[in-house]
Amino acid sequence: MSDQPPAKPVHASDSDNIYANPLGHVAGFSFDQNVVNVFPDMIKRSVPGYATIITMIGTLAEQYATSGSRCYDLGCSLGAASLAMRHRIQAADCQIIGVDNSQAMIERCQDVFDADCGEVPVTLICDDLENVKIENASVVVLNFTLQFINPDRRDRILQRIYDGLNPGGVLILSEKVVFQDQQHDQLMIDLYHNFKRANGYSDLEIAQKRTALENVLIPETLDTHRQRMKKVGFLSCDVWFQCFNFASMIAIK
Ligand code: GEK
Repeated sequence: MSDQPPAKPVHASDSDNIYANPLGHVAGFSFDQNVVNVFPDMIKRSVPGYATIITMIGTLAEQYATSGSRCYDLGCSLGAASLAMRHRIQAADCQIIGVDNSQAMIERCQDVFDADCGEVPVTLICDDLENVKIENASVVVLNFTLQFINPDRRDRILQRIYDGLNPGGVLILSEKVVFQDQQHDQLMIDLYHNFKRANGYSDLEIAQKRTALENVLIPETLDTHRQRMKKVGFLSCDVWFQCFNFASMIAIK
C-alpha cells in the first residue's frame, strides 16, 4: 500500500449544467466528452452515497484482494473505484484492470493515473466489458455500470465474472434500483429528486435527465439482482449499502 494520498484530479471538473436549458429534443444519454468534462460533479450530485461507496470499495479491496490476483473495475469511468482500490490494497503483486467502452472516459482516466503515485499497476482498456476476459480475479467492481447494459446481456456478464473469480473472491455491484411496491418506489423516487434539488439541480434539469436516461439506464429490483447472483453460483450475496433507490451489493464466490 502506498503511504501517499490519492493524487488531486488533473483536470478540475466543470459543474454539470448539461440539462440546465430547455432542449427541443432530449437525446439519449451517452458518455461523451461533454459528460466526461463534468463527470465528477455530476456523479457526486446525482448518486446518493457515491463518496461513501467509493471509499468502501477501497476498504473491501484491502480485505479481499489476494497476492498475485487481479482486481477489475468494469465501467471504470474516470477511475474513482480503481484509485480507491489502488491506495488500499496491501496484498503483493496485485494488478488493477479498468475497463470502459467510452474513449473519452478512458483518455481522461489515463491522465488521472498518470498523475497518481500509487504502486499497484493499473491497466486501462477501452472496450466493451463483455470483450474483456476476467481471470484470476479476487475483486470485481461493477459500480453503477450494469444498469447501462441491456438486461438480456446481464446473466451472461455475471456468469463470466463468477467464472473468472477465484474461490473467496468478491463482486461489488452498485445499481440504481426499483421496488415492487409502487408506493414505496414512488417514495424513493421523490426522496431522490429532493436529494437532487438540494444539490442544486432544477426541476427542468431533473426532468430532462430523466428523459435522456429512459431506455438507457434500466434499473431492476434488488430481488432480481439477488436471484441472478445466486443463479450464476455465488455462495452469498446481499446489500451492504443503500440510500433511497441506490444500492450496493456484495457477492462472495
Ligand atoms: C465510478 N464506475 O465512478 N462496457 C464498458 N463500459 C461501459 C459499458 C460497457 N458495455 N456500458 C457502460 N459503460 C464508475 C461510474 S458510470 C455510472 C460508472 C454513471 C461505462 C460508461 O461508459 C460509463 O463510464 C460507466 O460505464 C457508467 O465508480 O454515470 O451513472
